Amino acid sequence: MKYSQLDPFPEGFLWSGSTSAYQVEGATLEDGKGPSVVDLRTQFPEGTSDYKVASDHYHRFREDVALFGEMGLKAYRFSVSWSRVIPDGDGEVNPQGIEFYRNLIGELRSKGIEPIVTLYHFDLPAALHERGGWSNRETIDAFERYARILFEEFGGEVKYWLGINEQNMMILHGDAIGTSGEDHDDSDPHKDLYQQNHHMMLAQARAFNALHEMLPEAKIGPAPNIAIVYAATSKPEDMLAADSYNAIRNWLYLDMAVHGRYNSTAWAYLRAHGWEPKMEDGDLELLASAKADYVAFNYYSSMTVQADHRSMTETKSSAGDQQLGASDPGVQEPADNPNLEKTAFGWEIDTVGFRITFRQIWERYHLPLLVTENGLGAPDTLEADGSVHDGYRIDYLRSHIHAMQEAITDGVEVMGYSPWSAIDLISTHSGVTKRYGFIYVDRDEFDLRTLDRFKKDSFYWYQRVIEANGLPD
Ligand code: BGP
Repeated sequence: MKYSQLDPFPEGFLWSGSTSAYQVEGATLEDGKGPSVVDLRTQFPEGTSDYKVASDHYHRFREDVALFGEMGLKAYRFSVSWSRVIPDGDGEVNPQGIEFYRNLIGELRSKGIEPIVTLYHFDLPAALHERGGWSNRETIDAFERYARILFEEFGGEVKYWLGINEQNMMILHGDAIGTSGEDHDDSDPHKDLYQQNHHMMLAQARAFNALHEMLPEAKIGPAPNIAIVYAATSKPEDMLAADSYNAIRNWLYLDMAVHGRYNSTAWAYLRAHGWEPKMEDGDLELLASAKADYVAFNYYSSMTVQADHRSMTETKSSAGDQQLGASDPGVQEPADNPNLEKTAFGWEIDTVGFRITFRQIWERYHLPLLVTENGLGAPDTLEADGSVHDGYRIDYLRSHIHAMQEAITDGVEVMGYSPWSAIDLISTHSGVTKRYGFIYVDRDEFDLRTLDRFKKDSFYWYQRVIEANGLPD
């Protein structure tokens, strides 16, 4: 469907930008913060740095928020570091952690920027990880307590909340992202992973219910990574593979967060492997009782698969990263999509897939949609005069915003767009070389240089988009 005219973006559309605590803050063990599972990492892909200083946002947040204000952001999506607020995950609250986020939220509000707060973005407190992490049901209680503390402390100032960032990627690609810990047992990790998945779903359900009980005016939703899955050919078995992988990668997570039930195809896949989680009395009732107010999702690319003809009992090979898929015996294997270009880091670029993803999510759930991540990772160059010419990022964002407007014209209710990332930060596994921000941070992998901030060309361009409430002519 190619329209001659597109509907405008709604009034009050949340033009935003995203970050996550461990990737931007630094100060990993400062002012009482406890370590998280990310700080336990000792191995990083060659040539990439750790997260100790990151973008030093912890010390420079006032300067950063001033730049967000200058860019015109209507909202800013960030995550709270659980172990900054509760250093060991379920014990004493760290007043300096609370103070940091109170100051950050106050600073945002003073610039008219709506905070959108993610409860948990990959950085489980190390102390909980050492006690079994998400395999241990006690982590569910710890998460609910942590969420209630945030609602209590910040509920007056924060209306929009997100539960767990990319739970699906922690289950499918935890090794690449660095959330599974380096000490896990590799013999058959999947059974345990799907047990963890079940516990995370229960934890998120408890947080949804707690928010609705404590702050009836506030809103919360899940934030998985959704990549619509195409079949490599029109062969029915390839179509079936795409349908199965859509269920395993995407719908399992959203069906649970919205409808409070396991997706049937994904459940059949778990049963066939003997990976179905152990449940306790009341689990299914709790899951069914929790309601999402909107669906937030991160979108970088579509995915293409073909049928895998082995038996499902053969051992699964290890996965690639978030957007590179994995071959799954008896289900699917990833295929290149020859119709798509790739970023410098090998991720396919698919704006039409973005529109299809909107339509599919909307038709399945009929809840307002909030894009919590979308963007282009690239190695930018800081020129001698302080400029950064990132026209490739502008092209990526422009074409995705256009596709989003087409989806709005298709009838999809979209409430906001929060590209990754508001400012340069450290990627999950490609260091700072893979930059996403509108604002350049002067550092490289191992040389921290000045850490000064510079506005990229995309900064000025996004400023005009926000001013125009849509793509400028
Ligand atoms: C998502 C994560 C983010 C982010 C982004 C880009 O999976 O939610 O934390 O980093 O992808 O990925 P990467 O950093 O691997 O390029």
